[in-house]
Amino acid sequence: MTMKWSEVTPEADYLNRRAFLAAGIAALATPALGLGGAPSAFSTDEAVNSLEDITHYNNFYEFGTGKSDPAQYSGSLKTSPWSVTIDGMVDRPGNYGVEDLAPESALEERIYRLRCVEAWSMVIPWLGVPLAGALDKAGVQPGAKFVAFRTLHDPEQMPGQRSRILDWPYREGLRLDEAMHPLTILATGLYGRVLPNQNGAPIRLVVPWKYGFKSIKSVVGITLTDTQPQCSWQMMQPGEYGFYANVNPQVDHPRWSQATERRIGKGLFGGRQDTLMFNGYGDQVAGLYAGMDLAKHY
Ligand SMILES: Nc1nc2c(c(=O)[nH]1)N[C@H]1C(S)=C(S)[C@@H](COP(=O)(O)O)O[C@H]1N2
Ligand SMILES: [Mo]
Repeated sequence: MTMKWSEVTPEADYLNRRAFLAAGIAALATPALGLGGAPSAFSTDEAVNSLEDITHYNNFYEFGTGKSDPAQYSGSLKTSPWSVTIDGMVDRPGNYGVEDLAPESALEERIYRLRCVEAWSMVIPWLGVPLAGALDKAGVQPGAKFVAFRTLHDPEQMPGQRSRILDWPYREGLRLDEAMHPLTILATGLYGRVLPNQNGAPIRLVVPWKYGFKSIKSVVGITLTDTQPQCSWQMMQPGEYGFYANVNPQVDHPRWSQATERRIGKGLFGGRQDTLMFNGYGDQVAGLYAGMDLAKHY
């Protein structure tokens, strides 16, 4: 009797996948992905969540507000051809193909914690490229201070956009130094495969030290600016969602504590675990915020 991927343990499934990649069968392979290859210094060695959890417990309001809606409805998103417009304060504005921004040969595996502001978390093995390299292709001009991102706006493909729950398109932004930080990636895959639609195909941002809502999915536009960009959640509820949105167990959301989190996949009796400052990435990123009052700049 053959087992489905959803029946094997996530670790076993993942290791099989790595062996598969090492054999060079899948195109989405880099030397670092092979068995025995050095894991990225940026990756956690915590147990990864199952592919089932990662692809069936999602926030992607363009396809509905329920956690299972994105898996159910995102099949209508046409992810190819797809290009990302990079404009604003860059030397080479234009439309960049996903293949240009994140060529398969350049993909790195990054196993990151993802902490949602709703106080649940996961560990996800992404495939992607540093955002810095992608921005370098467009040539960031010296006066640029921020990077604004936007998701596709097309209610035909994204039925959730027919409801006014957010001011579409979904928009997010980073300070330029945050965008250029080596932990910040554009992901085009996970678990060694092409990014599933519900996770933000074909290309999405991943900023692991910030609440999940900063990691904008299905990006079609990136604009370099000298003013702080408008962000969807911040525009809707500025008292609840700040521009920085760094994971911070000391600054509670008005409606829920951020001190602890529920790791998806641990089950009903798995208990809660302490949330770490900057989601555990403080050694790498705390310096970006030196001297800032993080209760004020939440
Ligand atoms: N365009 C878009 N991007 C989005 C969202 C969304 O609703 N629309 N949800 C965000 C939130 S709240 C979280 S927690 C993460 C979830 O990513 P995942 O479903 O891949 O785990 O995506 C973020 N990116
Ligand atoms: Mo979230």
